[in-house]
Amino acid sequence: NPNRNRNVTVLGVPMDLGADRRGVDMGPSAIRCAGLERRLEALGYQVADEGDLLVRRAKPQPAAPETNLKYLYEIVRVNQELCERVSGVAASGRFPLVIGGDHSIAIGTLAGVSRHYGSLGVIWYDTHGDVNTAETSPSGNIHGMPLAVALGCGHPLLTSIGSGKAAILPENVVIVGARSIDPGEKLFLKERGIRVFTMQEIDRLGMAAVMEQALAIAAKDTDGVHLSVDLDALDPSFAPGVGTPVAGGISFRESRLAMELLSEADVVVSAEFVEVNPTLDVRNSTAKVAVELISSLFGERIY
Ligand code: 6HN
Ligand code: MN
Ligand code: MN
Ligand code: MN
Repeated sequence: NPNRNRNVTVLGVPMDLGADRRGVDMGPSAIRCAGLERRLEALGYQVADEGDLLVRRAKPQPAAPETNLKYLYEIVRVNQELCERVSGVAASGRFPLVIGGDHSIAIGTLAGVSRHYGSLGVIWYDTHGDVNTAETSPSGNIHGMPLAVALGCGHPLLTSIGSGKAAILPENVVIVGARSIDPGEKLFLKERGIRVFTMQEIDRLGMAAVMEQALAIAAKDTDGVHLSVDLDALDPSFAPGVGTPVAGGISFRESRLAMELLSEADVVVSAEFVEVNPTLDVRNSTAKVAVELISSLFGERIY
């Protein structure tokens, strides 16, 4: 069986405060409408959809004093709650599947999951590095920062969520699909030796070889792998409903293959699918892509 854990708990996080474009808060609803629960049940999973966390609709706030971080306090509050919820799911032996919402919610997911693993690998499937800090961010948007926070770098209110120590180590992290990395992020990633598989490498090596190498890093000497899928990793022709689209992305076929290879490797212990923005989408196609990829990750096969 492709995924040993047959019990999945879905948590929706209608968060859009971490991104510049409003509307990504409707992502969880769109992913549910695309048939998430039905598809997982058809694969034999016992699915508990615990609904959405509450995200307060803050009116436009100035950045927190002395930082440029937009909506810092509400994002901290939601991620603290998400951390506890995800931790509870993992403690009960179920698979936490978090649907977003913008990528800032990975802060809470990783803080919660990492409590239950001495060492957790991460595959970050994204156009972006998401390793900005207040000092390097061009936007002040916290969805550009979650991977840095999980590595222990960022505003203390963010890095103290969960245990207060870094959720993950740089040697166990890989980024797949990169094609937009800010100058400060390049430094951050190089200083820590984090392996970044760019689009060029996906083109040159092929997705199968890239995933094999990515798995070798994320699963080496770890107790499990967390998969973080930002739908903007896909080319905008396949996933138009995202707030920060960048041309030249991963195809739907390559993405499906990547998920199938992850399923075969049987090392993924938690996952999140984020950045689906229905207000920018075309007939819910990006949410549908998310559900196809989730199905592949959970072992659906064509034949
Ligand atoms: N995402 N690097 C840009 C920033 O504002 O920090 C874009 C971040 C996008 C984040 O898509 O999850
Ligand atoms: Mn049901
Ligand atoms: Mn992204
Ligand atoms: Mn992202």
